[in-house]
Amino acid sequence: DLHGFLQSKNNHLIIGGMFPFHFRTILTNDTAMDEPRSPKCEGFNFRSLRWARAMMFAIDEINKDKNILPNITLGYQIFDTCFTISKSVEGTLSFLTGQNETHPNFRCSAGAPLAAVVGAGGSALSIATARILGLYYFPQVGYASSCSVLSDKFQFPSFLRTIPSDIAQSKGIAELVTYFGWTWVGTIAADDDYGKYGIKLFKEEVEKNGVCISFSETLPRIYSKESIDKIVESIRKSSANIIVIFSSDIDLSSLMDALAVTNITGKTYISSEAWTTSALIAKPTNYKFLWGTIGFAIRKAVIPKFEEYLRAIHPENGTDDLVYEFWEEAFNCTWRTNKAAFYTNISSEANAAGRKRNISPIACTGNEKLSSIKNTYTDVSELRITYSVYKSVYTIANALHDLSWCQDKRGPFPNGQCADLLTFEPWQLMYYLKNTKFKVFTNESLKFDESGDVEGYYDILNWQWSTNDSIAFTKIGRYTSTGNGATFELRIDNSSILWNTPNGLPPRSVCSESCIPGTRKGIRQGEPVCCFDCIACADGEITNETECISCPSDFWSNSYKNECVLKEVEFLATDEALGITLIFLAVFGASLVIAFAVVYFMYRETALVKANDRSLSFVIQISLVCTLMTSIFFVGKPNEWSCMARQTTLALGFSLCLSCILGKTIVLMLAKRAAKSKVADKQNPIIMKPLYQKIVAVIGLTIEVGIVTAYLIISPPWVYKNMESQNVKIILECNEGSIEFLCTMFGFDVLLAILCFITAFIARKLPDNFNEAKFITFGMLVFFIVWISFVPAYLSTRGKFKVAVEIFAILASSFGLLGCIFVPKGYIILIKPERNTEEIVGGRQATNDK
Ligand code: TCR
Repeated sequence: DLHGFLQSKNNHLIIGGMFPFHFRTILTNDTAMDEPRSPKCEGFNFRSLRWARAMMFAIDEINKDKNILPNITLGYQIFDTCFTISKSVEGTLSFLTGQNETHPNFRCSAGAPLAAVVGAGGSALSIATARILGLYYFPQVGYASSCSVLSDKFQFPSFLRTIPSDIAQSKGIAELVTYFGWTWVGTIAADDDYGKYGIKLFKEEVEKNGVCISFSETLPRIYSKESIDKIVESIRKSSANIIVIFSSDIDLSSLMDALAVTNITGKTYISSEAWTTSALIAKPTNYKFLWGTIGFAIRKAVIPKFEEYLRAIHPENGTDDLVYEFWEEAFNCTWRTNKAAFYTNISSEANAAGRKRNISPIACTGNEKLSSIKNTYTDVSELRITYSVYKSVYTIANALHDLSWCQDKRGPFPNGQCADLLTFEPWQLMYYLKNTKFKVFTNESLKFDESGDVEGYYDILNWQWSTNDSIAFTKIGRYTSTGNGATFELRIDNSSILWNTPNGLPPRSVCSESCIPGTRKGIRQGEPVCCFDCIACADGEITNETECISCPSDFWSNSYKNECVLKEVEFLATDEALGITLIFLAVFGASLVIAFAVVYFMYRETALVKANDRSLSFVIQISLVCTLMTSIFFVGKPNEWSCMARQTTLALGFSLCLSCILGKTIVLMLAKRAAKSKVADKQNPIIMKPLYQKIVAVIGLTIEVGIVTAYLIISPPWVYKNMESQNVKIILECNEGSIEFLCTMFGFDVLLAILCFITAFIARKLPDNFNEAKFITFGMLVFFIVWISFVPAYLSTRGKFKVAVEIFAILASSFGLLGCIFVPKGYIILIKPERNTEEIVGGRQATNDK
């Protein structure tokens, strides 16, 4: 009661075949109350009828060919697998048992011995049948079973195939994905060995290259709306634009039908070999979202005379049930004869199973013309699996031929035995199959490796939607073995690809765009590594793709954070406005002091100049020039010498100046005391001795020189690259060496200044016409104010401005002293000379110089 079964008559040897003439078996709600019956099938598969016809055609050719197996006629016996394991196993058992017995009896099947089996289509089916056939070492040649596990000869010792193993295809798809830089892909696998192993291998390969899988779905084995909807949702929700589908066209068609009614576009599908050129998928309703698909396909051939052979099919030429069914399906008519009685049965069973099958009211006449319709069966544009079937038959025929040519005593079996063409054991043919080597008419040479596999070769096709509303499968590249079997090469002609994207450019499929320089990848918790955030690097760091690394100490990152650049060196330069201004002010001040000195010199004999030690006045002027000029040491790039000179010359200048002033004020103070105690001026010995004033000045200077010398010897200042206070810049500054010394040095100046102030303050009310002490008090006040305000200003500035603040203080204090001590005297000397007389200035002071 096996239906869908083609058989030839009167042959010497039979080759078995298994093809999925139907898509599925009809589910019946079996109760365990009846004898189990083989299920019926539904959904006619035109494509596999073409495959089966290719097998018959090849056998025909071989029978006619005098060069291969002369005097032997081969026959065939073909079962329908209905694309299910149970039917395939059933067919296998029929092969082995000669239909009705439980022990192997393949010698008698179909009247002639069975040589080998071609089939059984999909991998899942072949795996099931190969396990049984393997028990007897019965040769099986697969034409479409590409799953990688079938290479395992421990499990499937008698299995060979003319389709390359999926290992190559999965690798190829992985390479294709990497080639276009897609790192975010979705995968869909059929729920069988083909889909699951194919996707598994693909994932393994692709993950090596850092590609991440966005979603991974499995197509349901038996149609279920919920599962399909779930997959559609996954596709819609995912941001992956590339979807790799490993499935046979039959399993995939329901998903594609569901996708066709959604508005999901912009996805590019990568198809595995099984659906790349399938008319079941490439149909007009699917074009709008499926065009642009890139697929792998096995080798293609144009088989001469095959089309005529296909077209010669007619129910009247043979009595096969299948041909009747084919006719009904192709022409949408019904045979009214009882020849097709089985078919009506199926229909009623289909109805029982709750499915609608329209039985056409039009009667088939037999005069329908195949040429008038467009049918997958007669479409010979993409003969790929068909060609594989053809090669399978030739493989068996060639092995049989080799077997028949065995010379006695030189045979491969023990004692040089040969096998007999009509009575050989299956394992004997297996030996010849494994070792056969031949060329097909296309010039392709065929041989099998230890695993029974052929060399991998794939065309890469692009679905191009052409103007006349059809899809063209355009070859855009290939994936071929480079010779030693393990390595492959991907070649793609980018320019010939039509992409299903708005701009026609290759689609992008990444979870997160790669981070721009200056940012680094930040992991998102719980998401694949391809999805990340870009986090900006901190200042002073740059990126090398994944991590931020900090620049070396003299370097700093540029604003884009992609390069380390030398830090800018900062100091108060002589060529910038601030530096120039300060130098100018210093020079101006110094010239002013010198101008006063000149005036003093010119009027050196006048009372005012002579009053209170003329020479000390000159020394004060010199020291003021010195202090003013020290500011020049502060400007410009600090070096060892300028660092040492800076503070020390300043301190020395001030100490000289202040000790001279002190010399003066002490005298004034004593004079005041004297005036108070009413002692006659002339009787005061101290006032009379100008030498003492000079001694005070010299002592002051000597002490300061001592401190400075010790400072310079013990811990002199040095140039320091300050990198801490500012990141972007190196501040070139002078490190003062020992702070203690610095403080002592200036502390001494302060001490002198305080003494000056006190003495001058005491003497300020000296009844004089020209009260020098009053002016000195003022001058010292200015000096204090300047230097007291200097401290907070200095501490709160950074970098080169720190230096500027100090210069400013130097200038201000010097100008202050200049203004308070020399300007009033100069005013009288130059503008009010009438007051510059001994009487007015005061004879007492004037006598000091004597
Ligand atoms: N290998 C698949 C089945 C299959 C197929 C096909 C089915 C292949 N190519 C073309 C229909 C049409 C490749 C398997 O299961 O191994």
